[in-house]
Amino acid sequence: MASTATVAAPHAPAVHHKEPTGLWSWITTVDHKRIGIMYGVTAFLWFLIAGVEALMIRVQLFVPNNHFVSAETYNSLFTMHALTMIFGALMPLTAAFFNFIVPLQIGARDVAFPRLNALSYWLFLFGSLFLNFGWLLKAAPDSGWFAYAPITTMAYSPGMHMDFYVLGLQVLGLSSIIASLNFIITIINLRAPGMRLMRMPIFTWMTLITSVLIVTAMAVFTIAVTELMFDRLFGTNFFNTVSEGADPLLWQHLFWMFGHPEVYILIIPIMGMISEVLPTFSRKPLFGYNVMVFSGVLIGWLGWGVWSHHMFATGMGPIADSFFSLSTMLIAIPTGIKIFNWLGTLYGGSIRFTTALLFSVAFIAMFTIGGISGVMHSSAPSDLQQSDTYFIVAHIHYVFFGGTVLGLWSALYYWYPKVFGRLLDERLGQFHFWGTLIGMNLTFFPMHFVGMFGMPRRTWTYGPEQGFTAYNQLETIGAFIIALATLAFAVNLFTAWKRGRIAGPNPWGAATLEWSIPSPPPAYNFREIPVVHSRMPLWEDDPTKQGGIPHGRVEEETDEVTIAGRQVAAVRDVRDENKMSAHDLGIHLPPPSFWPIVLAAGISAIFIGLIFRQVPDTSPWHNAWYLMFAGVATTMLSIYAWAFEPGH
Ligand code: HEM
Ligand SMILES: [Cu+2]
Repeated sequence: MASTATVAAPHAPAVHHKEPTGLWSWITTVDHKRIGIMYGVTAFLWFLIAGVEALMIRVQLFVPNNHFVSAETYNSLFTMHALTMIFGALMPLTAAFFNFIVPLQIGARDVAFPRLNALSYWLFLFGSLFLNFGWLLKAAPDSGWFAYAPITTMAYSPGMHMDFYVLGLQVLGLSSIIASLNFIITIINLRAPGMRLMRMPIFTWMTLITSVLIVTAMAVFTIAVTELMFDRLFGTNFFNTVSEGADPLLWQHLFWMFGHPEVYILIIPIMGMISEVLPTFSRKPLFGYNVMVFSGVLIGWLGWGVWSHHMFATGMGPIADSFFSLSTMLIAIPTGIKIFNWLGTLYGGSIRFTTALLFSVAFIAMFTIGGISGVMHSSAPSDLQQSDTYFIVAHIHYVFFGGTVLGLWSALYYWYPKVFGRLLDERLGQFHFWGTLIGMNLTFFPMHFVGMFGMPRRTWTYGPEQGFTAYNQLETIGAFIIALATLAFAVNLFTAWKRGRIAGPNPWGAATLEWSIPSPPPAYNFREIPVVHSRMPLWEDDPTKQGGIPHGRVEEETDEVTIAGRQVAAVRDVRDENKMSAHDLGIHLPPPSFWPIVLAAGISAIFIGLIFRQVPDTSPWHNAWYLMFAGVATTMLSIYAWAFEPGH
């Protein structure tokens, strides 16, 4: 590929100051890119663990009357599978992209509050470990991810199981709220000059909307779990005794007021990701950018008015049922608009079938199936048939797996070269893609039928005469196909990191600012802050033209990467470009700090200590609740030290 270079690289000085790389540099880092990588790696490990839990569920259900695990263990398995997937894997995986990509997309050197960003990560790490600690004490949460009170009050859920839920999720909630406030402020304040709101990359837009949803929804959830914590640990009566004034539906309302926005928290970022992937690989701007932005805002907004569609079976009465039916159906409109716009983006494009594109296209199809089953149970009468059956399990997996997970994998194939400077292997990628697509349909499609035939959710086993066996066996086989494909993916992620093809700044020829700088980006991201004149600064009407972006360049000497004889990427071996450090260039970056990890440890210790308040005197853990006081002291000390830490 021959073309002209628009911007020449400045002369590099002879002496280079290297960026630190040891373990300590990761523990104290405040660099959004490293924090993004830590989020991603941790979340991917949780994804594998939650996946193993799913496989155990599927093994248990492979044959009728199976005793692979006990009923009690089964309860913990499906509860921890959901909690770990949602709070340990999927939300943090989106957070990994918010962290790594958003500051680059808006032309910033970091997020608004780098140390706070590190605090979010450490709280996430400690909170997710804490939530899973119950396994070691044979007391993992076991009442479903929605933890319906009063079933989860002390009277019906004795022991520490649900204490891990109420306390662990408070730590995780704190992490999400802090991170989201940081992103809202970053996106509003740190955009490069000229990047007006309606010039923002669509992924950044969806991050903004999601962050607002997280702050508001998590606030409701925090109130709910705090009340449940008071009921369980301190004998209050929010959910306990109905004759003394507790409301049996209060928890469900509070939970779903959070829970429904939560499902949008898990899908809106993905909508943003695939809205970046599709234009790049169709070589066309996103079809209907404005409409895409506003339908995203509308989905977020309407998402607040539909929570009671999870409660049709509680007998709310015809007025509430009608209202929530109608509002739920309304959400299908902005969602449908997005689907048509994605198709419009592909239509007439010059399409390159990379793994990233395949995952995005599969997302559109699979997510649509999940949306359709959603509309089916938005009608209260039909929901009464479907509620609490495997039909709902089919729905949630078409939206979470067919939606969130496929979209995340697409995003990983797309941005991995930016993060690590190397491409993932496309052949392993194709295997991963087809295995995942076939496996997921084999796993989740039969659930629609078996649900309609009456197989209940959260059931430990079933009888041979019920006619569920063949469906369940298909589902289990499908799950193992997904596992195999995921293994290939893990191998790909790991091997490409050292041996993948060197990518160069912009292997896909994409349009947004993150592709104007080297891969992986240097600590300071942009040598000069770019000035933005359009929505697609590296395209400016024409994919080969690159606007007035200081680092943007049309590649001089590139190698082709082909799939089935067609070129899909243009890579360039530019390993040396990163060598100038912030110090060499006189760019001020926030210094590393260990207070975030200390503060996170202090806050977590408060909650961890609290859980041991109720262990019996005979237990070896019975003095562990003094940990709480140590936590309070550490928290106060580290906030003080943090506040007075010099910024230079
Ligand atoms: C057109 C869009 C959608 C509609 C109309 C819709 C409708 C519904 C309804 C009515 C229920 C309650 C069913 C019941 O429990 O009886 C439900 C459950 C659920 N939906 Fe959706 N939904 C839509 C999209 C989504 C999306 C995008 C996600 C996630 C990314 C999602 C995730 C879930 C989950 C996790 C549940 C089950 C929660 C549980 O009981 O544990 N839905 N949906
Ligand atoms: Cu919902």
